[in-house]
Amino acid sequence: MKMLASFALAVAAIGLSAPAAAQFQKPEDAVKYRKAAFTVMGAHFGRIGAMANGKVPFDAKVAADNAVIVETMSKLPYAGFVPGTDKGDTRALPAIWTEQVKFNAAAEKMQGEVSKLAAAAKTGNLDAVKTAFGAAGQSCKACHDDFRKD
Ligand code: ASC
Repeated sequence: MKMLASFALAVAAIGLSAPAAAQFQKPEDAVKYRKAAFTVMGAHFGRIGAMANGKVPFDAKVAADNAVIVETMSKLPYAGFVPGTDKGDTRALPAIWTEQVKFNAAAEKMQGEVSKLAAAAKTGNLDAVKTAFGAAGQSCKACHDDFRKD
């Protein structure tokens, strides 16, 4: 029984770690995946930005719907930063893998800020959206400055 239980635990552990580890057949697939996730995230972040910057009229529902997408997307790219994928069609800097603690902290900072943006958007208050959008944008930029070419 004890052995069966530990076998079941081991299977469960493998199952949990499988999505990130076995998601990509080739390194290029991981690069494509993370770039696609950032592209979608940026598109929806930009729609909120247009409202925050007064380029399009503020629509609370549109802002909230986009912020939910940004929040969801923010969780996805990092599975694509597989070791050895600093080559090819990517602007990822090697520092991502040599300064992993710092990179992960930057990722978590951004995820926290976009969660705050989603919460702000739910209130329907444009000033709250502007503030949260600015902070989220800073967290994007901070990571680009340290971990992305140009
Ligand atoms: C965007 C977008 C980013 C960030 C960044 C903020 O709209 O696509 O990557 O904001 O430019 O500095």
